[in-house]
Amino acid sequence: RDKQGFTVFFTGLSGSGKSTIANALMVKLMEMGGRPVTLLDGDVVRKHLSSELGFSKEHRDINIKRIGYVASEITKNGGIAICAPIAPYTATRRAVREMIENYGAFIEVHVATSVEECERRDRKGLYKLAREGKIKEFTGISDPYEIPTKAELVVETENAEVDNCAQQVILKLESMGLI
Ligand code: GGZ
Repeated sequence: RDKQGFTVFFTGLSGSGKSTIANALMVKLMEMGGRPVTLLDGDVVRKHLSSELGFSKEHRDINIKRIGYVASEITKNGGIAICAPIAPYTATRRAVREMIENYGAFIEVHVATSVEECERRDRKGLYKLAREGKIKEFTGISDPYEIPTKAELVVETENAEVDNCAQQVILKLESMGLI
């Protein structure tokens, strides 16, 4: 293969739009052909790889490191991994970056939808439950989200369509010579 593997790592609050943008990005990359594309979405990973884990800091860190390990294997083999967990902790995101950068590129994308906007949308009703105390340790309400300061890209979703957000990632990957 002439191009190295890479991982696009989305981070952001629940309901920020990570999964939707990640899916749109996956479709665009698949249409380009060439390398296999693997999506490691938060929901799906929690169901198949991390079903025993909760949302304590310790469990979130284990979850993110599992995602990072799978993404590093994909990257090592020249593929494209797209990850879309909340990943609220800076140190854990950095650990994953360091693991993956041994094998290929790591592109951190902060989906920077504010907690106010996520709560206003409340697509799954989880913010309401968190406010009522029915979900404990809910990111942005009763649990921390450490805002990334070194992301390769910050995507604002409040005035941009999903397709436009995914296109911003494509342009970034092109400018980095990855696609
Ligand atoms: C945050 C929670 C919680 C708590 C359940 N805090 O919008 P969703 O539903 O589909 O995405 C959220 C998902 C977060 O899982 P991650 O694996 O991405 O989190 S982490 O990276 O921190 O490990 C949300 C749901 O799980 N959910 N309880 N307390 N999100």
